[in-house]
Amino acid sequence: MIFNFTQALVRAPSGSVVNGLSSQTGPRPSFETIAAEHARYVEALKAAGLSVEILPPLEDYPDSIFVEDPALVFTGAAILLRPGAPSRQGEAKEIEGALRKRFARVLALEEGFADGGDMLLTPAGMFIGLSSRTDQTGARQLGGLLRQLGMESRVVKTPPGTLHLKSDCSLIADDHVLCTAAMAASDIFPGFRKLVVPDSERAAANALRLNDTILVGDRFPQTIRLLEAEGYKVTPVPNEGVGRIDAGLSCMSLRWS
Ligand code: CIR
Repeated sequence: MIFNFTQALVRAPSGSVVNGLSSQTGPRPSFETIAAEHARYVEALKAAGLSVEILPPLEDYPDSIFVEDPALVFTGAAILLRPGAPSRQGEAKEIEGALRKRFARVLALEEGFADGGDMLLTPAGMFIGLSSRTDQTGARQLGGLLRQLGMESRVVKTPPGTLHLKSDCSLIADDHVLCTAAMAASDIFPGFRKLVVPDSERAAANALRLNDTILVGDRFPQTIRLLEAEGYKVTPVPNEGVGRIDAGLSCMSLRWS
């Protein structure tokens, strides 16, 4: 159920994406690299069976390609969030119209901050990660909004040094989490089996299960082998450029059925 998706919403990168927020010390990605990766990502979503709608680029918001952060979507309902980075706070307003067109019910967070990258949906409910982007007030309010939609949630701590909860973990089956060693040690996921990515491939922990396949960065061969050895079908996609601005694969789409 959790992995059954038919629709996705993405936003085309703007020229300003090269100025996206980043904690990395290396060079910034070029626009061409990000645009090419985004196009491959859209192709992978389509190949996984999703119908993809592409929103226009927003020059004023360098990180607006990461549509997962300003909203959460479910079948028939969406929640507008309040992104925690000052430069991203206007992104919720920018995506609101597109959500109202597609979802009968749109709820909105009214206080505190919460980024979609900190929200991991599992059959045991939504894990809400406290981070430098998601605070206690936002987490508490979001818990209330999720309850209105009939969903349980649990507030957890994102390990220090991790941007978002999902930077370090992904749900790959109902009871199976792909995660970094730090996340595996944190005891956030009692009752879940854990597949730990090698330390040299930490960023591979942000993968994206869509229907019967898992999108994984193509620069992570060991993680791909681990997943295949567990019987998963893997779709490698290029994501080195977006990695330079702290992004992975879940962040570039909103998905629902
Ligand atoms: C940011 O720092 O907000 C962006 N440069 C990266 C956001 C990645 N979002 C995500 O993983 N959900």
